[in-house]
Amino acid sequence: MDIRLLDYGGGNVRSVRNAVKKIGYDIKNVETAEDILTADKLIFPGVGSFGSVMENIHKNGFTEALIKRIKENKPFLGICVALQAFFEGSEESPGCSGLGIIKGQVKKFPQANLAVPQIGWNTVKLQKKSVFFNDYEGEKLYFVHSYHAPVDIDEKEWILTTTDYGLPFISSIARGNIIASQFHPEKSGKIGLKLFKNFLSDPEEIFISSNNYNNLSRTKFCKRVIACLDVRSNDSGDLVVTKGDQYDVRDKGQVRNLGKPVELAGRYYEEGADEVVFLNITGFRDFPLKDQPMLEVLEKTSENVFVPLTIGGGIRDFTDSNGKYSSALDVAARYFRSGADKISIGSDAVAIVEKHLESGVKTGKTAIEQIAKVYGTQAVVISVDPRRVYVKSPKDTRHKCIKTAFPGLQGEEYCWYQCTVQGGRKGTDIDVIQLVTVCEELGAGEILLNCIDRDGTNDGFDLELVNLVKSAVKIPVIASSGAGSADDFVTVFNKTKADAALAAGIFHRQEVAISEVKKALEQAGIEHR
Ligand code: 1PR
Repeated sequence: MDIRLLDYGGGNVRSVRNAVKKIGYDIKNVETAEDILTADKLIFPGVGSFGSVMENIHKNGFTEALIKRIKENKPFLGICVALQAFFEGSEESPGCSGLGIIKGQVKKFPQANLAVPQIGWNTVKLQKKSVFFNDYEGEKLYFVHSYHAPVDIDEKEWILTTTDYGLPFISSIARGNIIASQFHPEKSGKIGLKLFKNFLSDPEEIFISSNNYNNLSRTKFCKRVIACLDVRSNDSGDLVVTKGDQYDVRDKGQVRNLGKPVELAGRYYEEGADEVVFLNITGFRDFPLKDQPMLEVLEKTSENVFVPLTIGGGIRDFTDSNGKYSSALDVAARYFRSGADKISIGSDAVAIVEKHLESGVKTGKTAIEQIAKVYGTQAVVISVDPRRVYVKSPKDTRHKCIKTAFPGLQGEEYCWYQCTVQGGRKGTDIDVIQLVTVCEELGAGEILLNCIDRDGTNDGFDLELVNLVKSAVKIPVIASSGAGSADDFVTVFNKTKADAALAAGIFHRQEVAISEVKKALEQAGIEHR
């Protein structure tokens, strides 16, 4: 069977390839428009912004062939933006035409009381019967998007499933052998692999029954539990997973060694982690792609880990000692091609915000803007490394203060959160509110909110910090630093609006298993995967 992958040079299609291989099939790339017409099965992962996907399709001369294949009802599976491409256009890229198979426009999620983009796990409601969803029993599927296909289209026979995120939207479409999903099967763990298997198995037709269900129950969006691996070389040059205690990763002079990145990531996936984050914590020192350790970690991890992978550390413009220039976009592109779904920018985000606050001008040239433009807002995470600065009174600083329940050493009842760079080594005059609001304005899609004071302490998350940041932005916020027990996850989700919570030390030291965290969320009635 000739299975082809339409890889137009966009984001992370490696995971689609790995998922197909994992279930025992070979897959080849589309080389020419002819391959689009002749393949037995075609998979089209649409990663990136609507405009960049359509521009690539048009530029490669694939548009007509795609429309022809769909009209001829040849087996086709579209993913994420590839579903949106069926429409005439999208609010994400005004003036850019889609394939126009379905009348109407793709719309941005309203900035209501939910974080946008939707990043995380949700269920789907079957509106028709389909082989694609054979044996689907309400498992959670992974979504990562700011735009949605509205349910009020004229051609309702296209709607296969709907999902609720502030409003109902089309989460998959189907007609005959044509299927497309807004969610990412290649990032949806074991149920995702099952959906691929259903598509690639060989029924004459991906049978769609005509009966429409009026399934009015609401779907369930989950809180995410994320495992984080701080990675660096130890003193003998081996790449290890380490862990700071308030960012100090050395114990009796040695870099803590808590395991191998690929092995630990695989273990966390099997234990039920909803996402895995790799942070190259010495990336600020030299060019992150020098001898490329992290690229290999991503390539190997994405062969067996089918949940979203984020990579951070050293993502910025860089000129090496020979004068060779690589932009942050170049670095990010290499990471995406190696299997990352999101990149995380730390120190460079602070530098970007410092310059922005000085000039007040959006240049369009920052790493945040450049990467979000090509790969979509949802692919850009800002990693924040803040520390508390205590003051006796808010009048003592121009920064946004909070009255804290945890006074300073001299009994100070107020504090602000200072952003640091280079892994906490250098303080700046930027506070977390300035950082997260400007980064959101520039197009960042998510905040990874660390906390130096809590890092590695097992004292629980800094709830005051999480609430402060969640009140300032509409994009998702991941609470990070300080988790000491499964209950700390229940507390952060009950006491703040955090969209996800991350831990490192308790997982690496096997003090708490991810399954225990999930069980605690279950008992607390908190929606989870
Ligand atoms: O600044 O773009 O090169 O990115 C560097 C990245 O590396 C940033 O994301 C920064 O947070 C991270 N980083 C740099 N130095 C350290 C360090 O520890 N010395 N790690 C470091 C920060 C934060 C989390 C940590 C949580 C949970 N670690 O990764 O795992 O705090 O820990 P816990 O559950 O054990 O409390 P750039």
